[in-house]
Amino acid sequence: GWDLTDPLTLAQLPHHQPFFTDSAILNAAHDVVIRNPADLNDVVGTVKSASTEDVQAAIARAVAAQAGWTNTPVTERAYCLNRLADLYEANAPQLFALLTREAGKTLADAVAELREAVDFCRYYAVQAMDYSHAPARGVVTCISPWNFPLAIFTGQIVAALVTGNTVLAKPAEQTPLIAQRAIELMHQAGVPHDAVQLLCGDGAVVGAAMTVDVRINGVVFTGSSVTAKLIQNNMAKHLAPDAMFIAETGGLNAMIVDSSALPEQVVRDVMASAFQSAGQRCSALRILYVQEDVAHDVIEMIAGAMDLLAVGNPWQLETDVGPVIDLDAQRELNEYLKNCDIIKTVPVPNAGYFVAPTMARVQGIEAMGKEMFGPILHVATFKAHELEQVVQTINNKGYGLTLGVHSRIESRVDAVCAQAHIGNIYVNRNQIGAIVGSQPFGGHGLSGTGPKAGGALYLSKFVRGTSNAAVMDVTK
Ligand code: TXE
Repeated sequence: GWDLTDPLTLAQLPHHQPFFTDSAILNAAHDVVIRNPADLNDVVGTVKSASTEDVQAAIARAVAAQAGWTNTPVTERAYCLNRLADLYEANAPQLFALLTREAGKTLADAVAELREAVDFCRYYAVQAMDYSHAPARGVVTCISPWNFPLAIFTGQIVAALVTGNTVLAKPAEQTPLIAQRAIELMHQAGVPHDAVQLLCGDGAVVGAAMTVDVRINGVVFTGSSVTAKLIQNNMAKHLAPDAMFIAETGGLNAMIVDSSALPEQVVRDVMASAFQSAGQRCSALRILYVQEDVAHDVIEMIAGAMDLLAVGNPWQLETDVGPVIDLDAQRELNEYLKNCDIIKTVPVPNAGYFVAPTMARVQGIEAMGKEMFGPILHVATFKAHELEQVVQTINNKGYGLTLGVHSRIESRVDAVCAQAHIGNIYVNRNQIGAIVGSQPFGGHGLSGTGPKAGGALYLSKFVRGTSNAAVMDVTK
């Protein structure tokens, strides 16, 4: 493990810019410049966008590589995943630096993310043995977001690879460099160059081109619900009817706290769930429903805890909250905050894309619009007899990703869990996403198709002969 309080580990971390000086990363011919969202003077690197012709050529190479990779014994493909996990660990300091500088991750978040990427590799390597005789789908497109640019990126790709598919990967516009490094390590781990290819660039151009070609046999997507729907429509028009589609999208996640809950525990879990990663997790807590009789105390305690939040350079060990991903995100969140009924906010640095962690009063989830992807916690209150109504309102909103429940009354917890139509429910603990193997992650309705990543059924979608019924329910 990487103990960041250990001076030896710290000494290994590469210190400040220029981190990349080689021409592959800082290349004047490249059209996209990536800057550190916490420090805009820090140029992390440059990348070249693919053209639609590049996509066509890559698809042809992936098709040509298909037979060779599928016929590679599953044990060898699984070895590649294990070697990749080893390489991620061996390159940890560099990957931490990239996660911090390109995606604005705090060091603690970077460590957790690398851990998750490694876990995906090792878990799917074992799971793959159950599919050793199942035919691969063919060429699979993997489209990933910027908020977990290593873990989600890796999880999608290695699931497709280990089941014998060849892969075209499209990282988010904001985080191509970490993707580039991950792909290099995949090749170093033994995956043939044409079996996994990276195509950087604009989602609407490069990403779209990767979902409208009949030679593509499946698409795995994590990102916004709107894009998921777009891709699903594109696929229906252009791909074979049996093409596979897995989508993992947003949420509008609630936590319910009743008057029997332990306030200290509630506050600790609210802080982690709402503000960790600057709230840029699909699992993040957006609206806290707290029972009226304890609301005053709980809100006071959260406000007190917010005073202790260290917002700033994510590379500093003491930082709790780093920047949001880019200028668009910062503007959208700050614009949104103008119309919020603010209870508490904390100061942030002027330079860099920081958004103030904020607690705001709201009537209920029905009064909220789309998911706001940042460090904003909404608070609503409810009376004891309204609990069932609260859960119903959350269900009606149509997202079904995560829900927190804090209560010491077991029958009440059971009732909420039974009523809630939610993919992942967290009882008396923080709702911060997935644990590969033990806590598979995924939602219902507007939140995605399933099956859950990091769970026993995930790989089954990547081979032929399994049900392909999942369709995003975006009618709500
Ligand atoms: O997502 P997009 P964005 C949510 C969150 C956030 C919002 C927008 O609410 O504020 O989505 O984020 C590629 N065909 N989440 O704009 O646009 C794109 O290049 C094919 C939730 O980053 O969905 C990127 O690689 N691909 C979330 C990927 O899709 C296309 C994580 C995601 O981009 C495409 C991130 C197209 N037409 C954002 N258009 C979570 N679940 O954690 C874009 N892309």
